[in-house]
Amino acid sequence: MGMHESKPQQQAHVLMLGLDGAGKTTLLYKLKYNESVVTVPTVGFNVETLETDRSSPGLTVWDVGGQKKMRPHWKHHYPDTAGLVFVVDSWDQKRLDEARKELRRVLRHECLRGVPLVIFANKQDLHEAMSIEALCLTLYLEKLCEGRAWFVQPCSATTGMGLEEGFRRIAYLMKTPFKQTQEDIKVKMRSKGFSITALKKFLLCR
Ligand SMILES: Nc1nc2c(ncn2[C@@H]2O[C@H](COP(=O)(O)OP(=O)(O)O)[C@@H](O)[C@H]2O)c(=O)[nH]1
Ligand SMILES: [Mg+2]
Repeated sequence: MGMHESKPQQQAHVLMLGLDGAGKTTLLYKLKYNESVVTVPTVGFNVETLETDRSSPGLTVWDVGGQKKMRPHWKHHYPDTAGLVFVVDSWDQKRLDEARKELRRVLRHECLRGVPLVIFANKQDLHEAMSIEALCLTLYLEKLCEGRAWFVQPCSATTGMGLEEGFRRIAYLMKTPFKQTQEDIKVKMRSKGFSITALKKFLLCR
């Protein structure tokens, strides 16, 4: 995935959002060219095509600027969106509440109802990055994402860890009926022993 020219006949739009500085542009270019680019704040958008497996359409990924003044423009991209990616800086705990509010606003939009979502918990290479479990709780993801297929992918846009997996996941969620994805995720959580109740107890007891 990511290294080839896309199949021209079939493309699905994936919209990549998140606060400024979350790592969207770094992530896109690492995935597409395996290059670590020096980024400047994105004004407007970057767009790249990625190839997935043969049974899925190629992905056209829109990386839209995340600065406050750019966020009102996000909605212009919603009508074409088949899959949503939201990138979070897992290290910058001070901005998590801002990220949660923006994600909530995005997910409430009528045009994005039921659109599958992958949250990239980025910057996991940093020592003090928040764990996936803590992020799920802090962002109230279970509640925010009710009614759609969703997944949290730990990643690092600088090392490349987790990027392909995350885009494979969005491609999978886009082509799989919602009910089936719920079952798959439940099975996966059970096999990993992941329990939100146990996790809450653990965090509350600290
Ligand atoms: N340590 C670390 N830094 C990252 C990572 N991803 C992005 N960055 C840095 O975070 C800053 C913002 O990245 P950028 O891609 O411009 O964010 P964007 O505003 O969401 O497009 C840059 O200095 C990147 O080098 C990551 O996974 N780990
Ligand atoms: Mg950018």
